[in-house]
Amino acid sequence: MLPRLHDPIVAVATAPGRGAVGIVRVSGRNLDAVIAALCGKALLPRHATYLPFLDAAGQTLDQGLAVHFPAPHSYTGEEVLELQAHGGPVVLQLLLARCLEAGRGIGLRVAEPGEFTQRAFLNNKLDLAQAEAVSDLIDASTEAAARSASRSLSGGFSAEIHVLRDQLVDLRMLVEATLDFPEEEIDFLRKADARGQLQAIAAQLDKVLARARQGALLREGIKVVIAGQPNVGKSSLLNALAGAELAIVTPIPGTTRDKVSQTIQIEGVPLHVIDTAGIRDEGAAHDEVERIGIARTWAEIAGADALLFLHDLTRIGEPGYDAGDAAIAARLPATMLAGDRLVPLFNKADAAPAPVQGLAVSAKTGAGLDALRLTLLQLAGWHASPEGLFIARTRHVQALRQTREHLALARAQANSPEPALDLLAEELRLAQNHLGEITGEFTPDDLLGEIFSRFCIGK
Ligand SMILES: Nc1nc2c(ncn2[C@@H]2O[C@H](COP(=O)(O)OP(=O)(O)OP(=O)(O)O)[C@@H](O)[C@H]2O)c(=O)[nH]1
Ligand SMILES: [Mg+2]
Repeated sequence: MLPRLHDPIVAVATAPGRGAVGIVRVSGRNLDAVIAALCGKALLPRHATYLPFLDAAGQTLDQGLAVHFPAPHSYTGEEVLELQAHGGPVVLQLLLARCLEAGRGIGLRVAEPGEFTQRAFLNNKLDLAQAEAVSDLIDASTEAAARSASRSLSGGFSAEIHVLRDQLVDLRMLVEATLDFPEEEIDFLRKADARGQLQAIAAQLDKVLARARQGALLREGIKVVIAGQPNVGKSSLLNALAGAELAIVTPIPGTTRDKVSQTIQIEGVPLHVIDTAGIRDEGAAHDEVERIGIARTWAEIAGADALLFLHDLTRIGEPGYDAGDAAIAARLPATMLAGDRLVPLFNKADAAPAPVQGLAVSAKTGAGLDALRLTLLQLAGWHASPEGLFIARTRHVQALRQTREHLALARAQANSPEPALDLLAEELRLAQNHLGEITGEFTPDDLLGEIFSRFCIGK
């Protein structure tokens, strides 16, 4: 995508399909010919003009609003033309084709996904975290995610990163200036309170990191797998959590073969819940289909952020049943057991006494589901209220963690009996670079391409 940064580009900016209004957007330089061809005249900057859009023969293709944004006051920072037409796929394709034809002289081509926003980034209209927030806002699956994305888009997240960066830069300048006067090294650390400054930056970073983790959770959610023996009520539980009859429920063990997944939201956090085929040993499985289903269950468990290991209260104590649970427990991945990602859950509490320990629910009556939802939120690490949150990505969280590592090394250096200022300076530089990855100051080109290519076309 990067080599063709200066071509003028055009795309349909609205979603495919039929709608009341559809928008074709052109961005580039020297758009006069395109404007004249489509609109028949020059346009007053940033004014909506109602006019017929013309084809090559001067016939009306459609009528609508045209807006011309001369550079640099536009979304992309380039000259932009927006045609707001009727939102039919054929009309919009005709307008798009006409723009391409009229723009042949200036090399106009169809935009790639995210290319408009990429230009806004390259023209300093947005930093990278804000550009990503544009995409996250469009993709937001919950209100909380949308509000947080909007906050990131207006620069809430970037502002916090800039504060940290400025503090780091100040400290770096001090350290690097002192490098030239080695005899004053030790004195400098004391006078400038470098240790105190470092500690303050690290404390601030921890706060930002905690909020970014919450933001990433809002965007990405967690994957929750429901597993257990056949007939314990896994599909019933998925349906109860989703509030819809998604998976087939019958008294016949081995009903579910393929996984069934649904994203539900709890306090705005998306949880991707997956119902799986009941696990029993190979010999007991009815047929090849069920055996494949069970293999898939194990694959899902391996990739789960949280596992709901479901038990049937009406059958606990039956030797065959208990052996079945023990066999599953023995095969669970060690990582699942070590972390607190495993939730033992006891179903059918309406039909049998609840256990002394552990969470009891009834998929049938809904009893205990609120407690389960709370447990899942806790397990996801959710504790902030969505107010004041900004959206973030795993990429941001990783960059912040790397920043923290280098800060820790810098602090170790500063606290050692004979601090090496050159090493300290180097750690501060690395910490700053990792911060810069978030806003796009230090982001490799291939990563940029990767980020923007995941946008939708026309954005
Ligand atoms: N009394 C009672 N019955 C339940 C409850 N949950 C599920 N059942 C019944 O248990 C049986 C099995 O339910 P499913 O949800 O199909 O169980 P499953 O674990 O998905 O079963 P497989 O797909 O075969 O592995 C059905 O007859 C349900 O009506 C519950 O909370 N209470
Ligand atoms: Mg089932």
